[in-house]
Amino acid sequence: MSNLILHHYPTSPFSEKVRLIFGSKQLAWKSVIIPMTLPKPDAVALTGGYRKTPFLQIGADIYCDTALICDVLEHRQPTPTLYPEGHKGLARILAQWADEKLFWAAMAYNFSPKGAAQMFSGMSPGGPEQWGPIGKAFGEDRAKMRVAVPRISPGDAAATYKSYLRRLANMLDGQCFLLGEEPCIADFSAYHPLWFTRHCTSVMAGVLDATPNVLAWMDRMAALGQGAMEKFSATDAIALAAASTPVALADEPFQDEHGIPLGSLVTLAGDAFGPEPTEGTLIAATRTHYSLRRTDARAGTVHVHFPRIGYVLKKAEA
Ligand SMILES: N[C@@H](CCC(=O)N[C@@H](CS)C(=O)NCC(=O)O)C(=O)O
Repeated sequence: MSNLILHHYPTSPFSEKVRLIFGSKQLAWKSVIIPMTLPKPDAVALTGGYRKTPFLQIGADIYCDTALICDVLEHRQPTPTLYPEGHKGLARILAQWADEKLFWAAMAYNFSPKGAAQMFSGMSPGGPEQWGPIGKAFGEDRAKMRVAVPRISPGDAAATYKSYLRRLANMLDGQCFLLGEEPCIADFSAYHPLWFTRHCTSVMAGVLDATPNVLAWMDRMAALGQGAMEKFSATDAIALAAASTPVALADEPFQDEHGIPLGSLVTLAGDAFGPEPTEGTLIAATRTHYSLRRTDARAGTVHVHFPRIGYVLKKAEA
């Protein structure tokens, strides 16, 4: 039985990125469905404040952000690799572009009035105020998360998204995946915003027709599948964390960039999207990630891990 637990919800693009990596690496996993908007008491019992989707749980270790989750899955199952030899830097930089620039242009396009109305179906096109209670609550929830994500108008989003799709089409000219004949991290990151267009706001999916080789690549990506999934409950996931001991930290050097010693009470929060902080004791700050220890009334003592890139480390206010 697998001990990989993904906390996610079906229409989350970043979750689709991880679900397909489970497929590519043929991993078994447990699925816990979390709410799309706050409040998320069960998720926060595990993360300590982080509320973005998805996060990965392995016993009493919680991994936030898909960039870190991908590293954990690569370590667990190195083949097929997400980071091909000779293209490691390029693959990660392309993935970062896709998770940020492509994602926000695509989502602004997807949530153009027609797409948003479909997503919150039965509701009329118009601004969030006309989507009805679910759409309105969703719009307000996401607005509070946008610390430094520029708003893109539907017109600008359409123009940008179309240009990005043409660039992806250029990359796929003569090869099956973005950097060669096998999918890598760049493919998984570029796929998920387009997957949302195609499956969650299908009334907007005509935009993909201008780039048929992108559509064919999307079919190849979807064919990777989602691995072997088994349903699990949030209550059981929290109980499992409480009954588990976090794994011993790898012996990696402490890289101090902030003048904050290990053992300090700190907060970590998203720098551009999702400012909800997680507070805990800093127990590791390696080249690539931070680890915090925190104790929760329901989940017990957990280690919560974050990537360095995209997260703001601060000393907690006394
Ligand atoms: N950089 C993060 C981005 C995750 C993200 O923005 N996820 C969206 C859903 S796909 C989200 O958290 N939305 C708010 C929520 O689910 O509460 C990652 O790679 O995991």
